[in-house]
Amino acid sequence: MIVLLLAASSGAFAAGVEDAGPSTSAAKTAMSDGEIKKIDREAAKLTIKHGELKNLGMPGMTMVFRVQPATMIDQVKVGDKVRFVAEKVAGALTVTSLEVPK
Ligand SMILES: [Cu+2]
Repeated sequence: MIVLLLAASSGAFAAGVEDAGPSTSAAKTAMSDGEIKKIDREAAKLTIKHGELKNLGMPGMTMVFRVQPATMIDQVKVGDKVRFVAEKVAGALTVTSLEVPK
């Protein structure tokens, strides 16, 4: 809960500064492929080996994401192949949607 409150307030703070490009909203909902490499429940972070993230202009790599809401972490385990949406929230790359295809 504390994490969410902090993220919300700093997000509001940054909103006036950041310039959202014209194409970001269209690409926002596109899900990307990834594989869970490491789970840090306490910090609400996931290490994901991900494919290309078109909405962030990022090539495939293995990296750490914040997860919001943090409860989504309970859906996954190490080794899971997932589909997810990553966005920049308050300056931190954050998984905002996460699903494990059955
Ligand atoms: Cu990356």
